[in-house]
Amino acid sequence: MDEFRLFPPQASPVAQQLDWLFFALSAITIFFCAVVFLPIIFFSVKYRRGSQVDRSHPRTESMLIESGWTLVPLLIAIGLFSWGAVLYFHMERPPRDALQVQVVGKQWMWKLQHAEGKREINELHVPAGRTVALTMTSQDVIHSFFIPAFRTKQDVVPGKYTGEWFKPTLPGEYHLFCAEYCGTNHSRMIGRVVVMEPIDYEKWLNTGEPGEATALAGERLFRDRGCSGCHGLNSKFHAPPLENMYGRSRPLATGETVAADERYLRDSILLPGKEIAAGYENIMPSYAGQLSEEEIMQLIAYLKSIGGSSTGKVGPTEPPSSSGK
Ligand code: HEC
Ligand SMILES: [Cu+2]
Repeated sequence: MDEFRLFPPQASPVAQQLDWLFFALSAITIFFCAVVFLPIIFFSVKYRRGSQVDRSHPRTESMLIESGWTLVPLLIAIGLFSWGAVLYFHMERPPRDALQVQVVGKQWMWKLQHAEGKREINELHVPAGRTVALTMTSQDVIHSFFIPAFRTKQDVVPGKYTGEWFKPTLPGEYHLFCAEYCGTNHSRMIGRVVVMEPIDYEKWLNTGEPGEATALAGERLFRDRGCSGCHGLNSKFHAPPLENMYGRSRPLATGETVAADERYLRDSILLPGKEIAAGYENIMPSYAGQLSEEEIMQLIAYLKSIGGSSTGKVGPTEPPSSSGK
């Protein structure tokens, strides 16, 4: 981790694939630079003032050359675009069986919590060979979660969730950076990612202070903050039951339907008047300013755990799923 190197280690499959694209792009760029600049140098020497050369400049026309230097670069550009697009879509869609980790950025540290409850600061321990999906938000300004060894970087934005995933293959320690200037101590907002053998990871999970699993913490909040008083079974209020809703489409009072993804759940808690569930009154109080980002994430983890399709998807790109469990 400390020796100087031009490229960070390739510690995930995506890192290798992205590097190939980068190398190809660089090679093509260097090739065309050479094709343009070498003749410039050659001709400026050959036709310099005073040199004895033929300057008659006869007219030549060639359809082949004209169409060639239009079509070949076009095809190369389309090829690079498709290559990049395929990779981009791959990176935007986390695999289903991912381990879930919640990340909250703040000036100037990363607070992380594993689904099993274990908390970390500026450190992320993960098992090799498993896909890890992060759901991230910030409690103050925009940060960016950057792990060069995995070639993944994603903005972490207050007020919304973004996601990032990777599949570490190589046990070791890697850099974690904040890659968005976020104030005076931005440069100190650094940490490390520790990729462990799966057995060591299991051991690590069970050492130290056992945390409360995020879904359990959410269940407790759901009771303590009065959610269950309205959404529970014996409530005297008319409020929608929240079992089996995650990942499905929900009808709204306006006649539209929305996907009940993390974005929707978050907004339902903080801005309940924004999207009113069809058939219900807008009586739910806003919890904005009363719950920390961690608590909101725990509530959402609980709502996910009580049913719906647990797709393991992260972030706002989550597609609606009507298939259920
Ligand atoms: C005063 C009663 C009341 C309390 C307390 C309350 N809610 Fe609600 N909630 C409602 C009502 C009524 C709706 C339906 C109208 C709407 O969408 O605003 C609703 C809607 C929702 C929805 C959207 C459901 C859907 O069907 O689309 C979610 C999610 C939700 N609440 C979560 C919570 C959470 C989490 C808490 C606690 C932090 C909470 N609620 C506290 C009454 C309440
Ligand atoms: Cu930052």
